[in-house]
Amino acid sequence: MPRVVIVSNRVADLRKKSQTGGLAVALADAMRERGGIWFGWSGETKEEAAPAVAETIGRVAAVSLPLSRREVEEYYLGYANSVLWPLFHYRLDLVDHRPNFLDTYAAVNRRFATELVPYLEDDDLVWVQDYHLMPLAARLRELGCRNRIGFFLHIPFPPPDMLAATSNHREMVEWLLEFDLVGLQTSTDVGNLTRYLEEHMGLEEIGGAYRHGSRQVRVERFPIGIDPVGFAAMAREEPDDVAIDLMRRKLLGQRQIIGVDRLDYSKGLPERLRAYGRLLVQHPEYERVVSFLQIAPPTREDVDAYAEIRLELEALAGSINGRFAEFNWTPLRYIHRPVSREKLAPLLRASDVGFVTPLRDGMNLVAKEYVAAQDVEDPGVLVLSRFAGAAEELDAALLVNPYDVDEMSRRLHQALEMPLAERRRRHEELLEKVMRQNATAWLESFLEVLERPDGNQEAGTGDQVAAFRAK
Ligand code: ADQ
Repeated sequence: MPRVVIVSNRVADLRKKSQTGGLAVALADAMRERGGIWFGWSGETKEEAAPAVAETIGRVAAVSLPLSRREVEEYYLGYANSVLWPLFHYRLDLVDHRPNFLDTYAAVNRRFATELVPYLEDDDLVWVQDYHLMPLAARLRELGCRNRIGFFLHIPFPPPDMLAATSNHREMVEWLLEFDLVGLQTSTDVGNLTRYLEEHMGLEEIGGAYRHGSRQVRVERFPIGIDPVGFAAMAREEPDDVAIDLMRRKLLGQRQIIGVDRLDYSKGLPERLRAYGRLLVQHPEYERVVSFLQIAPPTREDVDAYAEIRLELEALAGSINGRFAEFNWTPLRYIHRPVSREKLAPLLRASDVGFVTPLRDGMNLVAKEYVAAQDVEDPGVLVLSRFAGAAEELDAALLVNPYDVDEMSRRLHQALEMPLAERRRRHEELLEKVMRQNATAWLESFLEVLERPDGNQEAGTGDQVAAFRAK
């Protein structure tokens, strides 16, 4: 079995069992099992750029490098999170078109390629993760790398017309054509990219791949999953404070709706809070009975759009509680701090409704975690945005338009009133999908296609890398 070299913006701390962020959670366990190299940013910011250092942890070598202050500002916060993130989440209004962002993004990718090449062996499968590193295969190929290189995009891929709102859209897609395999979360994403290839570049699919110059690239859907068995076990281990809270609510006949997200404008949080406020207006019988727990820890706070959404949410949370709270009932508990996964899992299990309503999301692992955490005898109900990648598989959830506050409020009501038989039927269907398309299945299916021989192998092996190393 060839070694796997994972390249991602950040190298996850493999010693830590508990991780925030979908990418780290999905990959850490699998890498611990299979071994290989994990390459990326160490998370440190230095005044000047510095070279990569390797550290072996179990069967995985973590090779990481610090970034300079300027690189963090212009590559990470700049191009990755102020251009690509909003653009790929269909938020053209939030794209920050500063030209130096792209220059530094290109430079960091070039530096990643140069630092990575000395660690590569001829048969390694290189697997690049996410939007931070789209030019990496092109830069590695320039350095003579002939390895199989795959790319997985964790976020949505936008429709061609939306992509065309950036000046370098063709270059962006050309970066992707240097990979052997491009994996996307949903068939909508696959359709968007292949439409660009066909309509804007005149490429044609032959035998499951698109040929471009001397190379060919496969574009396929690999919906990411979780470790449902491990998560369910964690959900059953209630820490005392969660158990006591649940007992108190049972005693008082109280119900709980839960939302868990990074505080990001793509997650539809203001609309979600408004829908809950609408529910309380339309159903006064829920006063003192239903409460909403929204956990939303901060991320990327140095980007303006994130500071703005934080202020908006704080104002909304204040106005809902100001309007409805009683001395012995807080309708909305909004937690703007990270919560450990050991606590999160039982909290999801102890909630009657999982309220997951991103405006746009690559997949959304919280939706899958909510399903995995439930008691199969008495499961809660998932209310899920139809614009989360997860909706493609989890169509037995109550699907909602996350922009439509009225519809969301009606679905919350339906969820809270749903009879046990229907809850079980829907949950069984959801759980079957979450179990089947789990993190391991995702990882193995991607690597299986990446390893599959195609015309690109004829280009030879890593002779040129050897030549590069010898220099
Ligand atoms: P994210 O945007 O980070 O991931 P998501 O898929 O929901 O979104 O993953 C978040 C992970 O972090 C989940 O495992 C969740 O439990 C955890 N998490 C979130 N909030 C937390 C909190 N308050 N405390 C502790 N843990 C928390 C990106 C894409 C997604 C895609 C994933 C994986 O945006 O669409 O599903 O990558 O590909």
